[in-house]
Amino acid sequence: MKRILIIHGPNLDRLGTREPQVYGKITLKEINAGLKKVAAKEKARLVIAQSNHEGEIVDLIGKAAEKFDGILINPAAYTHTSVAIRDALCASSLPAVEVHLSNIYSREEFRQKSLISPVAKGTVLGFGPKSYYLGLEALLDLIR
Ligand code: CA2
Repeated sequence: MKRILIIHGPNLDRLGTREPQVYGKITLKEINAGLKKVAAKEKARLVIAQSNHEGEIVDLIGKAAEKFDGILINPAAYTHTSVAIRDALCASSLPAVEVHLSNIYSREEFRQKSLISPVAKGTVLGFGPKSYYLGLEALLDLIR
């Protein structure tokens, strides 16, 4: 059974409370329930983490190697700023897939650059919660 670490970045715990026009009305709890459904269908085991702290995300990635087979990450705002998270993914032996709810390339200019995409196996974005489900399927396909 493949083991996947899911990492949700800053403020994603507040989904469903604001900006429904951008992110929809879905909550993180509902996204996690959808991810667990995909995992059950694909016979994968998930550990799901959310953090508002860059260093904590770096630590999660750094400690993942022995316990997991892959990482699915929505780095949220750190997508556009974090050399530390990029370096942690780069240093990790695990394949990572980056996901975003929104299409960052159709939004403000400061969101139109991902420091993470070049070190991810692939990126799924713009499909709302489906970005996560497609990203998880793709990651599982990669490591099978
Ligand atoms: O589209 C995505 O998934 C993002 O990673 C979401 C981040 C944003 O900074 C990225 O540019 C794109 C923001 C997640 C926080 O969203 C909130 C939603 C409702 C209330 C508060 C925050």
